[in-house]
Amino acid sequence: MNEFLKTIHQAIIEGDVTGTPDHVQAALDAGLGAEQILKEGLIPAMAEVGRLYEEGEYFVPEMLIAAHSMKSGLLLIKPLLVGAAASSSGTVVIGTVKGDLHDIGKNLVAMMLEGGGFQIVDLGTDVAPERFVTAISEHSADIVAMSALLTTTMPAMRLTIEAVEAAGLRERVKIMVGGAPVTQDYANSIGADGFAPDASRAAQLARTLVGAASA
Ligand code: B1M
Repeated sequence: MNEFLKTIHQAIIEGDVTGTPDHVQAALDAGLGAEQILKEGLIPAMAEVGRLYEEGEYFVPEMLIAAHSMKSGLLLIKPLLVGAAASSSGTVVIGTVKGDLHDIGKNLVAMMLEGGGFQIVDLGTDVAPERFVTAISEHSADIVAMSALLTTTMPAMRLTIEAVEAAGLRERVKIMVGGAPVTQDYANSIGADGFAPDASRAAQLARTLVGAASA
């Protein structure tokens, strides 16, 4: 691994909230691209934090401080990832489902969608089905994007789709889902319109869904 990426990786694992942006800036100054920093530095570091947690070396506070470090690095590369979208592709209501507080992946997906020209209505984390429903109506959403990181919160995706159906809005919106434990099979089983395994593919999927919606 490149020295700059190694330093970023280490800073996140150590929860160096103030040092991480400095290391990210140094990598950018050295000519590394924002996407390379994200995919080869920041994301693998969070995977390592997850591994350390699973092995009982890290506990929730260490995961939390690592997440803060990751977010401090992301702030710096966000403008480079998002860029300047020329026209609007549609409106996406996005959130992490009820009971789930993980937002880094959801934020990345929101950034990539914004970069793809979508207007983003970010409902945050722990979003109840009825809040998704209200936001679809209020913002005339084209797409609802749900993220879940816990196996225990995945069922909230199905409950949200049921709530959208019960409100009579299902024909008006496309629904996409994602997050580490979510799979294409799971998306099919709950009646979602699409699944993406990562943020770049989420942006591609959203464009396809909107194209299909207006066809
Ligand atoms: Co949590 N946590 N956590 N955690 N945490 C995981 C998810 C876990 C896998 C760790 C582990 O055991 N190895 C485990 C879940 C096990 C399971 O259910 N299978 C776990 C657990 C158990 C918990 C708690 C229950 C711990 C506890 O309290 N005992 C607790 C739950 C709290 C709650 O939500 N109610 C908890 C808490 C936390 C923190 C708050 C401390 C913190 C989150 C801080 C924050 O997000 N602001 C945290 C963290 C940081 C993690 C890990 C270490 C990292 C998650 C992350 O940010 N990854 C995680 C371990 C891991 O993932 N290996 C873990 C980086 C991010 C870029 O990836 O979110 O997967 P990800 O997003 C990707 C794709 O999944 C995809 O695109 C993104 C970018 O490519 N994607 C989508 C995501 N959403 C999408 C939506 C789409 C499409 C693609 O379309 C709509």
